[in-house]
Amino acid sequence: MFMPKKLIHLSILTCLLALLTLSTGCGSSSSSSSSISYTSRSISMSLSSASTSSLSTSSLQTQALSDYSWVLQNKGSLRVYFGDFASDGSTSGTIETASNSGYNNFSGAILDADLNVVAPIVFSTSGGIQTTGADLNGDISNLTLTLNTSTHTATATGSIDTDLSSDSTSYTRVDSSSIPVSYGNAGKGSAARTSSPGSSSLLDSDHDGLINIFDTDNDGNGKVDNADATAGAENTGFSSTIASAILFDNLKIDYTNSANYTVTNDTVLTVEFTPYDASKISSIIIYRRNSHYNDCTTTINATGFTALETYPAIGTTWTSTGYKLYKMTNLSGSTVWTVFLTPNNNSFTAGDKMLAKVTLTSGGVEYYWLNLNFKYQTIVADTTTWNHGGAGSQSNPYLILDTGGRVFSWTAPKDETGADLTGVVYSLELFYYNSAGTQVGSRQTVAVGTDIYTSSIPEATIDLFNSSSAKYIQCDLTASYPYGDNSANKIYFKRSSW
Ligand SMILES: [Ca+2]
Ligand SMILES: [Ca+2]
Ligand SMILES: [Ca+2]
Ligand SMILES: [Ca+2]
Repeated sequence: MFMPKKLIHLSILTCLLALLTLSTGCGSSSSSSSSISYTSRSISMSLSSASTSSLSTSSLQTQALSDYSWVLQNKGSLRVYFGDFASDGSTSGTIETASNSGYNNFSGAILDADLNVVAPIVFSTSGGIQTTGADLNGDISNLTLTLNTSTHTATATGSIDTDLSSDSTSYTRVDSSSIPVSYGNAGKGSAARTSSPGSSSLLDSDHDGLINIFDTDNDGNGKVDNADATAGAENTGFSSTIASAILFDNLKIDYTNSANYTVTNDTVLTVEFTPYDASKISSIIIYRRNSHYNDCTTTINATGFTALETYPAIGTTWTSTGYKLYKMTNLSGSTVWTVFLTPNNNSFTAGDKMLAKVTLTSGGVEYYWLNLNFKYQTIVADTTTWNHGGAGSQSNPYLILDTGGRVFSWTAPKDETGADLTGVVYSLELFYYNSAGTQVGSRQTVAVGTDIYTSSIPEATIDLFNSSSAKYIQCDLTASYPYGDNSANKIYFKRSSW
């Protein structure tokens, strides 16, 4: 399922960070030309298992050493380097340092063939503290990473004392079995939470053992990263090419189907890349992915998106497209590369990753990691009292009184663990229709707020398009994060006299 082994795939960037400043600053900013001078460092490492027997009796039993890959991220540049291990556990590659503060500091992880993090790389252990950062001061020729599949740590030994010095500001919290607290919960489980996160400048901000690009909740406060406005830029911070890259999940259901929808068939997974300059992008594909995404088929592109290249028919297997993303303009007129997917399974889950390959028109190639932070296991559930008739469907809307506003109430959508999603922004989106079922007037939005479960639509809003012969209203109970990843429950209602 993996691409050819022994190849080393590095996130080779064609531009220096100085250009990032220019491209985001939109102008010629004096820019003091703080171009950063990188030094290439060759690294050669070998992976070994602490215990062959534990490998063969654990859930990792199907893993050969060649199924694992390594990831190292530079704390200063945020550049990400990765490679595969050969069947004998060896690997080599080149990573980069610079003299700027933090630019010789790395944290990393070992991933399995499904791109799941099996262990952070631990550079030293002292007094129960597992240090997960290190300063690189030269080439590394003989680093051994010993993977302990009981404690889910990969401990580095070898030239650690000469060319690599551990950095105690980066460490992972561990549980009573010495397992990093993020293991098995994608970094957002109760064990991974913290009320005292570390510095946001750390690659593993909340010391749970997962670097931010793989952590679903960077600050450990229990709210997924999607609730943070910068989430789309989290994996692109090093890039002068891509402003935002995000993988998210939508589940929008008609109220009348709210008892019989399935996550498997009704979820829409969305991948969206927003470049700084679309003319620099040749193509974007998902180069590797968790096998839960292998069942995906393409589904219709979202409302308001216009394809700029041929978009596949609904139901096309994504694999047959080469896991391609498509150039489109989005609602706000930006050019993006995106794809809308039906998962065709309910096994996909938080932490499932994709690795995207961006090919530039210059011929250069860049890689970006994407992490699914949560999935909607349920939609927003309506708990409004409807006692004047109707069924909530388009053909038989709920009836309401002929005067007055209307109070709605609901409960939160649940995530893949069955927990209520929090940090969610709710709104009521209203669409008005005439008796022929044609939309009249303009969409109205009643803003509700974050984690608030009731709201009312004012009388005047309900009656806003009476003069346009509005005969019923579609009300979407919408729960969303900043990126359009939302759950909606579409309910139809009308005044009794309409
Ligand atoms: Ca976390
Ligand atoms: Ca973390
Ligand atoms: Ca994250
Ligand atoms: Ca959070």
